Amino acid sequence: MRHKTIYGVIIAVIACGCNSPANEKSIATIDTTKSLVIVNKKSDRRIFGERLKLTGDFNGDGKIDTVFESYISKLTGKEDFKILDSTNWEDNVGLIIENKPVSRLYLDIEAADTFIVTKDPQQSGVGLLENLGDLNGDKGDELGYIIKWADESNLNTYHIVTLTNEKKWKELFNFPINESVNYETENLLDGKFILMKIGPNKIKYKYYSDSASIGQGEKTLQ
Ligand SMILES: [Ca+2]
Ligand SMILES: [Ca+2]
Repeated sequence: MRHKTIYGVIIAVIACGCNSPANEKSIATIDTTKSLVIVNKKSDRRIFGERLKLTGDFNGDGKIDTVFESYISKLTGKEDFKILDSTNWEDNVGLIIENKPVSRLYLDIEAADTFIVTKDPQQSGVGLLENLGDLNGDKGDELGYIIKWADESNLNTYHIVTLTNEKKWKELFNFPINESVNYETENLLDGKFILMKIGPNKIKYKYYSDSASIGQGEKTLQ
């Protein structure tokens, strides 16, 4: 009888030729969504996760600005892991809540306010960040965002914010969405957009209604 031998995948450990401690065991993992390289201890179930960033002219001065996501723990005040137990969903949610995360957005514009997106502890940062162009006619681009809640629900809220002359972020409007249903092609405007400008200070948008269906609304932004 023939025996088959299955060879496992050989993982090549590339040791740097310098003086790395021989007993230091670590695994380099690559977040497949982004090329973020994380070096964790073997038993570590945490994943640092990505931080979003977005460019646009948010203060309308003609120069491109960048907005950066920040996800810190209120306990330490430092950037922290977005996933604290990648092997157990419930434990992960519990650990996130205990970690007291705060999601923020900051800008590379001098003296601009850091925007506190949320201090609600059951969240894993900003789930979507997009430049909506100038919707209210003040020359600056508006920002759209969604929070990534650490829950099993697809219900969420789409927020539109603008940077005021005082360099503070101010919400212009928000509407309810369903993270999966709203982003199906047939439910988007022109098959692409959750909202679009239709006139001076005016948008139309697709929202998720109380009757669990997609509705279309119009809004004049103040
Ligand atoms: Ca600018
Ligand atoms: Ca604007």
